[in-house]
Amino acid sequence: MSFELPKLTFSYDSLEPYIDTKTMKIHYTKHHQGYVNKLNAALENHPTLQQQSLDELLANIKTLPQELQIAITNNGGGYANHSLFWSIMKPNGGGKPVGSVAEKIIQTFGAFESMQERFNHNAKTVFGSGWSWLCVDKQGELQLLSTPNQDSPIMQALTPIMGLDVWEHAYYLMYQNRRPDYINAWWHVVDWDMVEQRYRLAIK
Ligand code: MN3
Repeated sequence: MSFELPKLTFSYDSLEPYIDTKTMKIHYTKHHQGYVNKLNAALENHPTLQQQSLDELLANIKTLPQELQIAITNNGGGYANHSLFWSIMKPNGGGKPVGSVAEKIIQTFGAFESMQERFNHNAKTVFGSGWSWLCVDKQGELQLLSTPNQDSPIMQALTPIMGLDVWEHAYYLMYQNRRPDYINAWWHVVDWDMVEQRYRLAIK
């Protein structure tokens, strides 16, 4: 069994003008594909680990052979993070959260805008490369956090339901050093129906 790039549900140009075509294409076909290739290479000589799901590998990262921990953290994390990222974006997205996750956001943070402000703050203050996340913990509560590099929240026993890639490769062609502009633009392509689906799965 080997990992494959997940199919995109939208075309490279369909997130314009918020995420440009060239960035989308390079991000998916080069960066994400790179994580896929390196993840498969890392697991090549470990047939028993190939039987496990990626979530299991990440959740139990500390129990893996020492020489695999960094490779799985970086490339397994990179694979999982980007797979989530594409899944929670769509053309003509944005607006406000819907359904039970909308209620939970208000209950937890007081208002959608308060959650959004804290999520944005986390995204802006990642030093270097990383991600801003909305996650569900083991108690079913929402947690906001950032992670460095390609570290997955799954390694901290959290289930990510929404994440924003703030590596420069995600925005530099269009936004250069203006990460805050990219962050603000990104909310226009969030697929709230999918965030709701992920939330429901996470609290099951
Ligand atoms: Mn990326």
